[in-house]
Amino acid sequence: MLKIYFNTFLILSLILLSSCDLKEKKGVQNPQPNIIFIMSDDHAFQAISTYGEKLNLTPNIDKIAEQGAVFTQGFVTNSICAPSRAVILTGKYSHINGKVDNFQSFDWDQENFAKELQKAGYETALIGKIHLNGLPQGFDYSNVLPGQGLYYNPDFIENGKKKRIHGYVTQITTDIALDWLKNKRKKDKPFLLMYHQKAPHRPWMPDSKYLGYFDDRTFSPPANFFDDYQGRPAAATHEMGVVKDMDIAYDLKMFDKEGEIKTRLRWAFKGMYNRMDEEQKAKWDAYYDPIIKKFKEEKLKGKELALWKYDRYMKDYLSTIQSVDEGVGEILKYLDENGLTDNTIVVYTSDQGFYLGEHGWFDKRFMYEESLRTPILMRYPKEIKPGTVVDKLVQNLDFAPTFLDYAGVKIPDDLQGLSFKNLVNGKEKNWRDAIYYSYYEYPAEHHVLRHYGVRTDRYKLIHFYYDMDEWELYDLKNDPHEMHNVYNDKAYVEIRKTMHKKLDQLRSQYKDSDSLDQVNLNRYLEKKRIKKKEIVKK
Ligand code: SGN
Ligand code: CA
Repeated sequence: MLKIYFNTFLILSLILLSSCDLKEKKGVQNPQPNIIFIMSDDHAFQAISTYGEKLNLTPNIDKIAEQGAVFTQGFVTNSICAPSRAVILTGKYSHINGKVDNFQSFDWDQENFAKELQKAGYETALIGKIHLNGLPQGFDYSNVLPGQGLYYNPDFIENGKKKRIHGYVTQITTDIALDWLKNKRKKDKPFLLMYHQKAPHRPWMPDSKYLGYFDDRTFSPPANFFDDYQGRPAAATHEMGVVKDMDIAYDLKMFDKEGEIKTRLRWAFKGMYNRMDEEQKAKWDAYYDPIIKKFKEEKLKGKELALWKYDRYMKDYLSTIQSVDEGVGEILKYLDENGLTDNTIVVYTSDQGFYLGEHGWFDKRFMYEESLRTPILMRYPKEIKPGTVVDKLVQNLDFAPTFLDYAGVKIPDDLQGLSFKNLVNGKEKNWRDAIYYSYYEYPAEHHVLRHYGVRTDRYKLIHFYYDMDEWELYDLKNDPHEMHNVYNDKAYVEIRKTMHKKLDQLRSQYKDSDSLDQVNLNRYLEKKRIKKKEIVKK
C-alpha cells in the first residue's frame, strides 16, 4: 500500500517537475522578469570595447549593449570593492548601510533587495566574489569566494561550507552559475542570479589558455601617464603608481625561481604560484620564464622600464578579461537556448572603475573619472530598444530600486537610489542633475586620502579632508582628464558657489555630515588598526 502511495507521489512529482521545465521551454514565462546581475571586480569601462577605447575586444559583453542599453555616465558612490557591493545590495550610501571601507564587518541583518525579491516569490542565488563577511542573507543559494578569492584552485563557500575547487576562478564561477541555472533553481519561479567575477582584480593572473593572448600588441600609456600632479596635492600623495609602486615579482610576474629578483611582495606571489598544480605551473612557466630571462638580461631603466611595466600590466589585466567575456557568452547562450532571453534582465557592471595608466596609476578610490565611473550595460528585450544610449547620471545606488521596480515590488521609502526603469525606456522627465560621492578608506593601502564631492554633467567639486584640507574643482568639458584644478581660478567663482551649494544640498539629502566622519574614525581606533598616537600626530 505504502509502495503504491510512494509511486504515485513519485510520478506526480515528475509530472510537476517536467511541466515546469516545459513551461520554460515553451516560453510561457513568469510575469515577473528574471534578473541576472553580472559584476566583475575592477573592470574599467576603458577595457570594454562598447566604450570605444580600442584596448581589447569584448564581444559577449558588448552584445548586452547592442541588444539593449549602454550607460555612458554610470558612477559609484564610494570607489572600493566591499562598500560598493553593500551599496548595490542595500540601495543606501556607505554611511547609512555602515560598510564604509573594506575592513569593517557588513551587517547582513539589514534589508537588501534580494531579500525583498525573495519575499515577492523570486528564487535567488549569489555566486562568486562578494567580499562581505558572513553568510549571505537574501539568497536561496550562495557559493562565494572567501574575501578577495584566488585565481588558481580557489576556495569557495557553498551555503556556508568551504571547499577548494580545482581550476581557474573565472571558469569555475561560470560553471557554478550555469549549474544553478540548469539544475538547482526552481524553474517555476522568477529568479535573481548575482554572478560575480573576481577578475580582473589585482594581481591579474590570466588563465593558461589566455597567456600570451596580447603578445602581438605593445600597449602605449595614456597621455597623462607621467602626470606631475601640479595643483593637486592630494593626488600627489598616492601610492598606486604603475612605475613607482607596482611590484615587479607580484604585479608584473617577474617571479624568478633563482630568487634574484627580490621585491616586497615576492612572498605573496609565491603563495599564489604554489597553489597551482604541476600542469598549471608548467604552462605558466612556459610563458613567463622566457620573459623573466629577457627582463633580467635587458636591465631596462628610466622611461624604457616605465613603458615596459605599463605594457606588461595591460597584457595581464586584459588577458584576465578574456575569461570574463567568455563567461558572459556562456550565460547568454544558456538564456538563448532555453527561451529565457526575452524575459530576463541582464546587467553587466563592475564594482567600480579602474586606472589603466591614467595619471600614472593602477587601482581606484579617487573621485577622478576613471575610478568614479563604472561600466553599466543592460539588456531586457521586452522593454529596452537595441542600441539605447543612456547618458544621464546613474549610480550603483540605483540598482536596488530599479530591480524592485521591474519586479513590481514596492520600493521601500528609505532607499536612497532611484529606479532608472523609465530612463532606459525614455519616459523619465525629471532625473537628478548631480551625484554625491564619499570615500573613507584611509589610512590604508595606496594612500588615497578621505574625500567627498559632487559631480554634475560638466563640473566636479572634491574636498580632501581628515589630514589635509584641499578643495578641487574641474571643468570636465574643457579638461576631461582632470589635470587643471580651477578651484582658485577667478573665472570659476560662480561655478564654485553653485557647486558648493549642490554639495551641501546632497549631503543633507543623503543624511551625511562631518560628525559621521568622526564616527568612522572612532571605529578605526577601536579596531586598533592604527595606533592612536599616529593619528593624533597627523
Ligand atoms: C588588495 C590589493 C589592493 C586593492 C585592494 C582593494 N592589494 O588589498 O591593490 O586596492 O585589494 O581592492 S593586493 O596586494 O592584495 O593585491 S578591492 O577591489 O577589493 O576593493
Ligand atoms: Ca574592486
